Amino acid sequence: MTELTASHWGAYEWSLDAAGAHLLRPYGADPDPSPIGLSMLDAYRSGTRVMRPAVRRSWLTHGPGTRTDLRGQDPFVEVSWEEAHTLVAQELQRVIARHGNEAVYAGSYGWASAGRFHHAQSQLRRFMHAIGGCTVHSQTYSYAAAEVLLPHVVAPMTELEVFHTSWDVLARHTSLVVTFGGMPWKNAQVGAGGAFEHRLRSGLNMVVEAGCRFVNFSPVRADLEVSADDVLEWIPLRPGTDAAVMLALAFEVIRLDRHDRDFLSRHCVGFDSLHAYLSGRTDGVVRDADWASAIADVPAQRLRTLALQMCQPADGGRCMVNAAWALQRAEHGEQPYWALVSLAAVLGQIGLPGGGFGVGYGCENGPGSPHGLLQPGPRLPFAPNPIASVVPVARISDMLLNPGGAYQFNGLTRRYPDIDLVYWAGGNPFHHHQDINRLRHAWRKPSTVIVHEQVWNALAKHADIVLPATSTLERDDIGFAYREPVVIAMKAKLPPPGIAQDDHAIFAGIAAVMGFGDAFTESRSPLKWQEYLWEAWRERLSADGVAAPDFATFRKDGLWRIPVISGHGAVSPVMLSDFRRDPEGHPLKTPSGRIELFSHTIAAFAYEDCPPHASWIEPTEWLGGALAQQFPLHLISDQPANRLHSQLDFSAHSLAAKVAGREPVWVHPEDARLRGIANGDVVRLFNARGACLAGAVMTEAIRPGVVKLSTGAWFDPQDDAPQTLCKHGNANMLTRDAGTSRLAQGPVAQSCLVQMERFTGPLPELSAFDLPRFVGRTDA
Ligand SMILES: Nc1nc2c(c(=O)[nH]1)N[C@H]1C(S)=C(S)[C@@H](COP(=O)(O)OP(=O)(O)OC[C@H]3O[C@@H](n4cnc5c(=O)[nH]c(N)nc54)[C@H](O)[C@@H]3O)O[C@H]1N2
Ligand SMILES: Nc1nc2c(c(=O)[nH]1)N[C@H]1C(S)=C(S)[C@@H](COP(=O)(O)OP(=O)(O)OC[C@H]3O[C@@H](n4cnc5c(=O)[nH]c(N)nc54)[C@H](O)[C@@H]3O)O[C@H]1N2
Ligand SMILES: [Mo]
Repeated sequence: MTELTASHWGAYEWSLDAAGAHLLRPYGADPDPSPIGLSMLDAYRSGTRVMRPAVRRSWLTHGPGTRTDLRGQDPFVEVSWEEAHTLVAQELQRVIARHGNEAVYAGSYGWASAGRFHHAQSQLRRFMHAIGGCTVHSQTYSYAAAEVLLPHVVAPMTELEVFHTSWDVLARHTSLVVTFGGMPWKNAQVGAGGAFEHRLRSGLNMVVEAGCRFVNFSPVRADLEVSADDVLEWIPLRPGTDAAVMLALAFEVIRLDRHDRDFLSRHCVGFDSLHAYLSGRTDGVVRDADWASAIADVPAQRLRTLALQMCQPADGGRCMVNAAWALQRAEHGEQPYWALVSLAAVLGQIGLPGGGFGVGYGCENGPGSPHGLLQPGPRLPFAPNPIASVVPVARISDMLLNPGGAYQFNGLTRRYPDIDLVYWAGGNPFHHHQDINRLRHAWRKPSTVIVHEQVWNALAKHADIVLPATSTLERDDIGFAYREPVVIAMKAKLPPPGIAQDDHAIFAGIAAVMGFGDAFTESRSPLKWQEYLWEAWRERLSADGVAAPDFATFRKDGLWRIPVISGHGAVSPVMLSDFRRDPEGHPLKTPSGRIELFSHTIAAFAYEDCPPHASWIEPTEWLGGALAQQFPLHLISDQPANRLHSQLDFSAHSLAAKVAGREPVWVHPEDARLRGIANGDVVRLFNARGACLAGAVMTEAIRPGVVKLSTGAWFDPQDDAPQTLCKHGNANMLTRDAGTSRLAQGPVAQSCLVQMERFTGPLPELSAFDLPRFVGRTDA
């Protein structure tokens, strides 16, 4: 019997080495396993783990709100679980009694670990909703702009993903793939909940072997790698200019008189308004290939020939246009996604096999999967949030800095709540949020910050109460992810480090002090809970005609291979095919029931920064703007190849890629030469917001004028200065903290200009992975 564990980057088999020590091997049925997980066993047993509950000294000695400016510097005092549970319970009661539940921010965004029961955010919600509720977040850092925009235009992101057209359909029907931001293998290593059978490489191979050609608009060549070079063309555009290129391609198709009039009139509304904008009827600016060429710095002639190829692929097959999520993580990030749908609508192949648009092939393992499962997986039940206090996820610093302040969101005027307590379990804002110097300043506002963490990262170091959480290797669970063919019976093989506990047990302990311990646990052990969740899911599956084994059999077998279900969209789906076939019988949920190339709803919001049709709007920070004189390099802070965000940055696999111990930054040889930088040099990246060190990696595979520093290097501030330097290379020292627009208020990490210089001072020692200072109670 195979015994497995599961992570967001794959499933792994437990085995033993010759000396009887535990080993992890890739799950045998995974055709292209990710190396990320192979070093997780050593990493999770390393000294970076949080072993015991710990309280920041000033908070413990003088109470909530004391010297919040010392968060990140104060030493910690380790305490017992009993004391920790009581401190947390009393503090929650104090804050709720004095300021109301709204004052508790438990938005707690983050990926945490795989496993449906030990899902930190679900456990947190179950707990918080039982004590009267809390302020929560809406949207994701992944695709906030698309999430808010696309329901106005076509359909929610989640629905498009569930029916995302699969690789095998592309192989049969697609002759040309035009992708913006590639389909990077590095990102498809991962899937939320687990990427159990990695299929980007095999998917692409299938499509290449069927004779398809690829055009990749991206500042980075490695964003698309296929098995045969001669079928791939790389067009390195300026970052942030994709909407202009897409709109110009749409206009050139119309100019060729090859736009699909039938599709545009039967399935879409608003083509005339879009056309008026493209043709210059509204403002005299013609959005043609020459116009886009000047903005994106790509050859105009190539855009014209491409437009023709897109409406007439060589062998009569279809054209798929795709965009990475990164494009919309930018100022006016709504626009490239609206432009993508508009371009696909003009081509008229939406809903046909192999044509239309993709919302993120390669962003994770899921898009392109032939497997469908229309049921959500096993889920921890929790009551709805009793209070309606919601803040867009990336507005956290704004929220903390402007209590009561008004802001616009998707047609609404809202006010930020006044937060006094922040509770985080399973995410790392000191990794994920933009402009960390600003976050650090905002972070001083609440009286109390409570964190469940596995490791002593910057979030834990900036907390008042740190509660040690287990990792997946130390707990049993059910490993489930959308559109994966298997469900994994995750097996614990290691004891928790120190006295760490599962998030569930931590909340159960606090609930017991608050008098609702039994209501929280329902007197079930974790394994009994898993059985309960499994059996409830099994019943829902059975109603859909799918027979799953009982829990004991599932545990014994070690996994369950989901049977192939035929019927509605369940195998090899084609996105929007029902709507295509019968737009009246299967209308979209947009106001018109059709694709909205012009939205009256958005027009009524009257947002200058989000016009009612796809547009190109000049961002504040881009290589064509005035600020580029001072900061002439565009920083791309992409997803890291060797870890998941900040998770496992301390693993051997992630550390091996560092340069002089710093996060590698990709730089074109010409940009390096201009600055006297050699391969392997430590460099300083900076702008008006902050600075960080990084290790230079010279490569021609990046557009000159662009540098790439992946996210997730643990924040390692040199000192407490307001604009301190990160010694390690956290890209969010440099990124801008602003909303995509008043529509979505999403993060704009990719719109970021910087300067770079060779670092000549004495190299500061890294402290990112050091433990904080601990002091005894008497020293407190
Ligand atoms: N500049 C820039 N910034 C970005 C992005 C970008 O492209 N550029 N991308 C953004 C995107 S798309 C995302 S999704 C975010 C990701 O941001 P996050 O999801 O916040 O990042 P992670 O590093 O995965 O954080 C997970 C944290 O949870 C902890 N953890 C793991 N398992 C458990 C558990 O079981 N219990 C508890 N209590 N803790 C656990 C881990 O130790 C880790 O600290 O980053 C965003 N930030
Ligand atoms: N290994 C690994 N995989 C991951 C993650 C991880 O942390 N590690 N994170 C996962 C998560 S949470 C998410 S949301 C997805 C994110 O998926 P994406 O948002 O698509 O990922 P990124 O790596 O940020 O960007 C993809 C590529 O887009 C390119 N790009 C950046 N800006 C522009 C632009 O303006 N125009 C064009 N044309 N291209 C541009 C970059 O070169 C980059 O390599 O990845 C997931 N996959
Ligand atoms: Mo994400």
